[in-house]
Formats: sequence, structure tokens, C-alpha cells
Amino acid sequence: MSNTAPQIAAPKIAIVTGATSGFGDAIARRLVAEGWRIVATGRRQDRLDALVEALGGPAVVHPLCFDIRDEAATRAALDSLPEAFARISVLVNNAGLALGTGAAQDCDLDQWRTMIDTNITGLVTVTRLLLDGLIAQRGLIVNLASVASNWPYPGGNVYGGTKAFVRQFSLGLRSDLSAQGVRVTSIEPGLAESEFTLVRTGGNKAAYDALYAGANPLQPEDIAETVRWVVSLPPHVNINSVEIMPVSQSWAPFKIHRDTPA
Ligand code: NDP
Ligand code: 8X3
Repeated sequence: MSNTAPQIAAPKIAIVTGATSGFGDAIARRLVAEGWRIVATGRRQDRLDALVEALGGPAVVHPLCFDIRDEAATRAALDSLPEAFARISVLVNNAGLALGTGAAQDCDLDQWRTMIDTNITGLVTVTRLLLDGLIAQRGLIVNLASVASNWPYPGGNVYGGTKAFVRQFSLGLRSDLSAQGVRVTSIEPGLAESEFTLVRTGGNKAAYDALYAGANPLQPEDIAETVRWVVSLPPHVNINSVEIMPVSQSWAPFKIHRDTPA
């Protein structure tokens, strides 16, 4: 006699770091619309609370408020996950920031360290702590790199270096994890409108407005749609990297300074 009991699909659980604004907020919303339960992280508890409220309550979104640079806090937060959110199969490493747009010789070392601690050390910490679980789920890791991973520009210095790390780490993870069936994708957006630019410029709204004026930049929803697509693909398909720009953005010629010191 065949078993006719209805099959109850296991809930799909994703964790999105940096879900309190921009890409992470849009990715969380998009994945919930696709039927995922989300672990949403960030440092701003009020934003996390608002996200939980907006997306259906604590059965759908589990908030974790911690600073990704703090290993002990990161461990404690991930260890605290309730059973209903413990079996994570998608990790979206999105939390990150740029600080400053100046030339290297004018930059503040503390700002460089903050970018490295957040974009590299924090991302690596979350990844390592979740890796055994992701392997058990034959999961997927989506890392937010940048066009700055691939293309240098004046003032990109350490930010670009951190994002080049994210891209290369993604490809290395992919090499290590293919036998386990774990997929890894590096997403590399260009000009995109979010609080990112306010953070980078120390809250300079005029600089924010000037950057995006007339450029029709990418929106967080464009990145969320890309993540949705990557996540929706069958388990034998790995998107290694996706570089995305608004149509308005492209490349310039190499610059050549004349009469530099011999
Ligand atoms: P936002 O500034 O809008 O969001 C950044 C998110 O990262 C926030 O949720 C913030 O949460 C979180 N975050 C930052 N620092 C920490 C920390 N120390 N601990 C925990 N969470 C932290 O930027 P975007 O959404 O635009 O950027 C998201 C990612 O995409 C970043 O990695 C960025 O480098 C990358 N990116 C952005 C592009 C753009 O032009 N906007 C283009 C290409 C890549 P909270 O402040 O609550 O802690
Ligand atoms: C953010 C995009 O071009 O400001 O990663 O580096 S850019």
C-alpha cells in the first residue's frame, strides 16, 4: 500500500546580513515573498523590529542584532538561533560598507581598518561559523562584492581591496565546496542607490544627490531580483559571478598624467 500522507515541505531558511537597509532589506523582502523564512541581521534593532513587523512577524523573520566585527557577539547571535530557524540553506553575506572617497595618501587608517574588519573579517567569520550547517543542507552562499572588486578607481583603494577579497574568497570557497554540493555566487553591483553613499560620505546628502543625479542608478530591488534568480536555480547550476551596472555607467579611458617625476 502506498503512503498517501501529504508531504509537508521543510521551510526554506535564509540568513541575510545587513538587512536593516538597502540591498539586505530588499533581499529579505523578496525572499519572504518567495516563501522563505529569514534570519535578518544588523546593528539597528529598531529597523530589525520594523522588518519583522512588515514581513509577517517572528514566525517568518528572526532578527539578530549584532556587530559583524565582534566575533564573540557574532558567535553568540548565531548560537542563539531557535530550532525553527536553525537549518539555514542560504547565506547572503551582504553587510558591508565603504568609508571615504579620498586618495590613499589622505585616508584615515581607522576607516581603512573598519572596512577590513567589516567587509573581510566579519564576512569570513559569519561564513565559517555557518559553513558546517550549509554543507549539511547542500546550501548556497551569495556574497555581495562590487564592481570595485574588478575595476580600480581613484578613491577606491581599501574599499576596492576588500571587495576584491570578497570576489576571490567566493571563487575559492566554490573550489573547496563543489564536492559537497554547496554553491557560491559573487554578486558585483555598480552604481546603486542606498544609504551606502551616505555612510561613505559621512552623511553628506549633497554628495548623495550629486552622485545619483540623472544616472538612473540600480535600485536595491534590482539586486534582490538577482539574488532571487540565483537562489531559484536548480541545485546543479552554479552562477560563479554576476557583474551588474546601470546602463548609464560604463568605462573611461586609462588616464595618463604628463610630466610626472622621472
Ligand atoms: P547600506 O548602507 O544601505 O546597507 C549596509 C548594511 O550593512 C546595513 O544593513 C548595515 O546595518 C550593515 N552593516 C554595516 N556594518 C555592519 C556591522 N559592523 N555589523 C553588522 N551589520 C553591518 O548599503 P547597501 O545595501 O548599498 O550595501 C550592501 C552591500 O552591497 C555592501 O557590502 C556594499 O559594499 C555592497 N555594494 C553596494 C553598492 C552600492 O552602490 N550601494 C554597490 C556594490 C556593492 P546596520 O547599520 O544596522 O548595522
Ligand atoms: C559600490 C560600488 O562603484 O562605489 O561597491 O565602488 S562603487
